[in-house]
Amino acid sequence: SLKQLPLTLIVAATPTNGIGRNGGLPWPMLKKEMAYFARVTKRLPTPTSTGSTSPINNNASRQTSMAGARKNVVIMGRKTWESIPTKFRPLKDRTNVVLSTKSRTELGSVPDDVVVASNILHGLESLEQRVRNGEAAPVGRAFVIGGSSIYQAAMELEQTKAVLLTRIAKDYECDTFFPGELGESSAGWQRKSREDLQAFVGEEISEHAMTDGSDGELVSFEFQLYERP
Ligand code: FOL
Repeated sequence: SLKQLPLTLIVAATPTNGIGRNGGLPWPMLKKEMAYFARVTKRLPTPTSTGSTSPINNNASRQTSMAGARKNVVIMGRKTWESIPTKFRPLKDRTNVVLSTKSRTELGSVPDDVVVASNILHGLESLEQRVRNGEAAPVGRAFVIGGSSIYQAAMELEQTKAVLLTRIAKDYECDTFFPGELGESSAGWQRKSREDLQAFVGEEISEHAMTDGSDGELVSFEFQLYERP
């Protein structure tokens, strides 16, 4: 059920764990990094990848038009929702869950297929109900995509088992930070090998740092995976 649905955090952060500035990302558009985010959050789990199959979907009782066509879930806070360019939101091919204490009406234009809830567990519960009613696609993986308070809440849930971190090599000015301690040595979180990362995301990851950027400004970054038991 809900309590066993593994959650994966996906985040990009500077060397000082900076993740945001002035309601957006601290760095200029990193096309390859953003493309990685989109691919990984869209890609459905393979039968062999762990931490991926949702028990939310164990419903033998009713067949619906959506049954069988799975989608991953992206869970985000209201400010992160508002930070996504309107032409890219809701994030396509994924079920979007937006967390807010405000109601759907107060939030303004949020499409009906977006789940609005007050916290992560209520969001998953609401989604589970929609799946049961054939109003949402069965769930593949669930990703928490920020921001800081939502990452913090997710880290406090036992079902959060993995963090997909993109470590940006440059120290951009930031006003929002990733709340977790992800060191080789911290709080049960362990960095996994490149092979483990490749198996988790279902694609090849270069052994070299990536470079990306605009305005002739080259930025270096590295894809990482952390897990806890
Ligand atoms: N994790 C990582 N690794 N990188 C990020 O940039 C990132 N960003 C967020 C959360 N986790 C992340 C939150 N911010 C879009 C914009 C901002 C955003 C998340 C997503 C967005 O527009 N995504 C589109 C791709 C747009 C494009 O191709 O330019 C999508 O379809 O995912």
